[in-house]
Amino acid sequence: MAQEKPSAVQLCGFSDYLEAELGQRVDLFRWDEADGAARASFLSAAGQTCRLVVTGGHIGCPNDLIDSLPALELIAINGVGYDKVDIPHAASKSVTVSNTPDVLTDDVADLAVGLVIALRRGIASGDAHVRKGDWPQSEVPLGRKVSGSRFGVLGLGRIGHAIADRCAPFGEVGYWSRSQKDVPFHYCATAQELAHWSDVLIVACAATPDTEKLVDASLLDALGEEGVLVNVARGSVVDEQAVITALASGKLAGAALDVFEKEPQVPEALIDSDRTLLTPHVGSATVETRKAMADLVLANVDAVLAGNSATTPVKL
Ligand code: 8YV
Repeated sequence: MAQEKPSAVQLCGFSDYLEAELGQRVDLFRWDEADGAARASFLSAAGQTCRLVVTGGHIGCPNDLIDSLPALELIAINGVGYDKVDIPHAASKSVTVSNTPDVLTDDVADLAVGLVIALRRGIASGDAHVRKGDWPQSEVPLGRKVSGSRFGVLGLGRIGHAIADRCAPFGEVGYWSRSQKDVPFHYCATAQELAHWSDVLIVACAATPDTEKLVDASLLDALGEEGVLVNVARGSVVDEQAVITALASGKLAGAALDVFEKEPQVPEALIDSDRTLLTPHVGSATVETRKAMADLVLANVDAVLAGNSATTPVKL
């Protein structure tokens, strides 16, 4: 008799590849697509034996779901950010949380640099101008020079470091981090100091209670009216309303944002502003990287299903 596959809860959509590979290993229940009755019937049928939750970094896993799965062993996140999972709570229930570090670092850093150049040089608005057939009638406004700028990186973890390395050929690089690191970049002891120093402030820190709304009105004031903000980290690190106010009153020259406070909702004021460049959380969204992330999710799932430790567990 064929052995029954273990059941797993899936909290968001994944690539066809990841869903197919997971489907070979486990019986997936699409929690995010189920209504209350379907969830209740899943919990009564498989809740006591379900060993896995698979989710996205932007989705996480609510504590009440962790609590209703007493046999849960692993929450496998298809992403590096684990801010949407209560790690101490998971640990208190002996649940391991895994993420996908390293494999997406290059992509997120590449996007950050792309956003800086696109925002400063008006690449998206120039493209729209050509497509609308406006070129014969009018010229686009001049952009601003990228080379020679001071680039401030807020948070010098793996991704922040990769961004700093990419910015170095363009100009001076500064950073703020909890501690000074052995790197050839200008260290600022506070985020405020970094904002004051920077022409371009790139947010790359993890979302934690300490970094919530770290980029607030006073930090934007320090960045100044010629300054621009780029966020490839998490929406929660930036006070979105403060950005909207600063842009509207001319106190901030521009903002390029890949992440938002209430994704996928983006405030109208950001959409309407001609000082913004907006992308739909695509930091890791390349074919190559999503495949590598999927493989890391699968490695974690395989390890735990085989009774071994997860490959890339999040440390408490
Ligand atoms: C993904 C991310 O968009 O890695 C992260 O933390 O936010 C992104 O790479 C997301 O996790 C995809 O599930």
